[in-house]
Order: sequence, then C-alpha cells, then structure tokens
Amino acid sequence: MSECMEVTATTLLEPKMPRSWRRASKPHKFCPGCGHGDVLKALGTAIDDLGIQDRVVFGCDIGCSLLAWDFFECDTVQAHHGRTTPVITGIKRARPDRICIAYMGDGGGYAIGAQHLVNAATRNERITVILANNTNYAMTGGQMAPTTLPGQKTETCPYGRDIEAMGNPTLGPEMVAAITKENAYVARGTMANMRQLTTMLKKALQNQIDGRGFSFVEALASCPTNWRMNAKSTWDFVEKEMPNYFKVGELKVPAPKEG
Ligand SMILES: Cc1ncc(C[n+]2csc(CCOP(=O)(O)OP(=O)(O)O)c2C)c(N)n1
Ligand code: SF4
Repeated sequence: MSECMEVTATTLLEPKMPRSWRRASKPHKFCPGCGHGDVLKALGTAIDDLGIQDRVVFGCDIGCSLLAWDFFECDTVQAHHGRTTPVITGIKRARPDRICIAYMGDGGGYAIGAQHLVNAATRNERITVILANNTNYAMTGGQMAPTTLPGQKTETCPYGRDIEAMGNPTLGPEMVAAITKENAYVARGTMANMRQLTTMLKKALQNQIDGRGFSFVEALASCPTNWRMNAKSTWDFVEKEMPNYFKVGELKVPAPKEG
C-alpha cells in the first residue's frame, strides 16, 4: 500500500468526534450502548456549531454523568448528586459571559435535585440544564427512579413499578414548561433522533447566548446494563416504548429575538 493510500485509510477509520470532545479521554468510560455518549455527542456537535467551546462551563452530576468529568475540552466542574443546577447557577451569576451547562441523570434532576430544578426554572436562571432520562438510578445498580415506567422492573421494584403504590413517572419537561416564563426553552429529545436532539440543544444554548432565560432539554437515553437488554431490545425500548409515555418534542419555544 502506498503512503498516500495509508493516509487515506487512516483518515477513513478515524472516528468522527465533535471538535469540542477531549480526544485524550476517548474511548469514553460509559458502558457499550449507553445513551450518555450519544447525548454528549449531540451536545458536542451543538457546541461546535455554535462556536462557543471557549465560553462553555460544563457541570456534571453524580451518577453515570460523572464519567463525563473529562469529556470535553471545556472548563468543567463536578458537583454532588442533584446539586449541579445550583453550582452552575452560581457560576453563571458570577460570570454571565460564560455559557453554563448542567448535565445530569433523571435521579439527579427529578429526585434528589428536584427542588433545585424547580427553583432555578422558577427564577428563570439563564442556564441550560440537560437531563439524560434512562428510567433508573444507573450508577448505583439500577434502582427505581422517578422516571421508571409503569410495570417496568428494576432492582427495587422486581415485580414492576406499581403506580398505585409508587405514583406516576415524572414528566419533567411538562413540569418545567408549566412553571417557567415565556422566554424559556423546554424540549424532550431522544438519542433515537440525533439530528433533532442536536437541534434542540442548539436552541437551548442559543436561548442562553441571547440572555433570554432558562433552557431545559430532557433526552431519552439507554442503559442496557441495568435494563439487562441486548442491543435490539435496548433500541426498541428507547425508540418505541419510552416515547409512548415521554412524548418527544418542543414544549416551549420563545419568540425569535427582535433586532
Ligand atoms: C446525597 C447522595 N445520595 C445518594 C447518593 C448515591 N447515588 C450515587 S449515583 C446515584 C443514582 C444516580 O442516578 P441518576 O441521577 O439517574 O443518574 P444515572 O446514573 O442514571 O445516569 C445515587 C443514588 C449520592 N452519591 N449522594
Ligand atoms: S450503567 Fe447504564 S447509564 Fe451507566 S454507563 Fe452503563 S449503560 Fe450507561
């Protein structure tokens, strides 16, 4: 093989990563088939497209999201479980010129950190919260989370979630849309539609760039390890089961900025 052909082959084999990803920390630490990697790919692409890498402060939570502590070539902070939203709020208030992102799981956002999400949304903090909904507490071994679906089995509900005893799964974007001002951006995307998810993340970040208000994107994400599913069942669950309850789409879109 000529030198020229070798270069071409190497170029072809090189994985296509967002420029804002830190190459030295790849391959990443998530399990094979984990949705966190996809959500963070959409986020990396959104950061690239908006050209904001030098201004981003990325905050990750406890839970599997903490495995993203060295994921981006961006300033990064790691908070206690459920506390990423107030930490990122504090950074944004101190440095309004920075684009501040809080990244977490559904346990971090809708259980232990629910009060922070509600209060940051109510105050219309100019931050972007991104929440990966994988329907369980993944890092600690797959316990029931606020988002576990009716009848879904987990380590702590082995016969399936009984909504009479345990209530309905949390509809996070619906809740955030109900309590935020008109200039908030709220959406639910899915790893099953990366183009749409990337667009939602760009709109959420643009809302912050424009200084308008709170932005929130929930992303439906897989956890094949704790779901104990093979690749096909995992994909079917994300693509077909989850959206039956968690409707994908935009819930609140501010009017275009004037001028
Ligand atoms: C105050 C506190 N309580 C409990 C824990 C234990 N803990 C660590 S990760 C985790 C669950 C994380 O689940 P989630 O936030 O949904 O993220 P995922 O791992 O699913 O991405 C729990 C309960 C903790 N670290 N801190
Ligand atoms: S346990 Fe689940 S959420 Fe955590 S890294 Fe593995 S697949 Fe991803």
